[in-house]
Amino acid sequence: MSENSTSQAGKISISAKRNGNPTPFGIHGKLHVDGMYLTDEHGEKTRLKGVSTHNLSSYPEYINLKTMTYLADEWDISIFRLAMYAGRADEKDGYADGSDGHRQDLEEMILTAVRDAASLGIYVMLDWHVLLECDPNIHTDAAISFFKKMCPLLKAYDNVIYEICNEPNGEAVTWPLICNYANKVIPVIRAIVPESVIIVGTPCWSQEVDKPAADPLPYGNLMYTLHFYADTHRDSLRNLALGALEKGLPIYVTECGFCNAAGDGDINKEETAAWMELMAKYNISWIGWNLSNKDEASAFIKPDCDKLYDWTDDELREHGLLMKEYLIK
Ligand code: IDC
Repeated sequence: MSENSTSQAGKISISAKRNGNPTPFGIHGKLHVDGMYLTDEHGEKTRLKGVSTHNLSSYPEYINLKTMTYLADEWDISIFRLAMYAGRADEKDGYADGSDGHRQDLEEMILTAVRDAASLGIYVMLDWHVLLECDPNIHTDAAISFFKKMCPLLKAYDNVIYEICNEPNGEAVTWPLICNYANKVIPVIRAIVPESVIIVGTPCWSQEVDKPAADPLPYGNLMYTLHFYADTHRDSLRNLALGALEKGLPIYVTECGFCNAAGDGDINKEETAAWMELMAKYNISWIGWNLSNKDEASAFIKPDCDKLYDWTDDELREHGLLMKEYLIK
């Protein structure tokens, strides 16, 4: 048996060693959730840090093996998040409202990215990116058909984490409504990939982790989403998070930015440092937004730079530079 192969039948081998070093998957293997912690196959608490794509439909050029390899080697990412918008955004159709052809392109992009990640021994987060439509229930049928189609193709890959609703938002979108959606979608995924780690978004753009802390969903291997944008979300959100952590809620920061919540404005180093300290203390995994050269502060790459990898420090925005610094720490 080669060092890369897994012994289980029907599983795709995920690279365990590369360039003579163990890969993130080689170190951690298949993950599960134990109490409040993402936990590896040796029973150790695990932190997966990485980057998120922008909208897959808007910036597909960054979803390729060379970019992922560069980020794994030079930015030390152990997870790559695929942000697939469910509804329309940025003048691009989402998965739910796009044509069949568009859906097929997105599905192929995801499959290729998962294969690439497996060859590098890193993890992938498959993000059903609910945003402008506010309520995940609007696209439940599309989400179910997406997961019914993708899970059979992905179940052989033990490096995939499923995120079922990025950011439910709006006053009307309460925790019980999110549970209503989750109770329909989680069983679909689990029927096909029974041991999958699934992450559930929380109310108010995935900030109100106090809600699932008081009323968790009745499934194992679940984590709940917390998102912060450091210049907007400060002590009060950290205190809310601390309350949920004290109750033992498993939290994954599947998206964060060091600028404001609009993904723009100034980078706030002080507040970012406070978030980093909290996340390190509680062993919280995090993923930075966003891998693009869009003209906005949250993008990692300067707008006049078209390179898809090999960026010099000068070609990165302040956000990209700081992100890289925290990732390789
Ligand atoms: C933003 C993008 C921006 C895009 C907008 C709508 O940075 O270019 O036009 O979405 O598609 C989130 C969301 C994430 C946002 C990001 C910044 O999950 O999709 O991206 N943000 O606003 N939550 C808080 C901030």
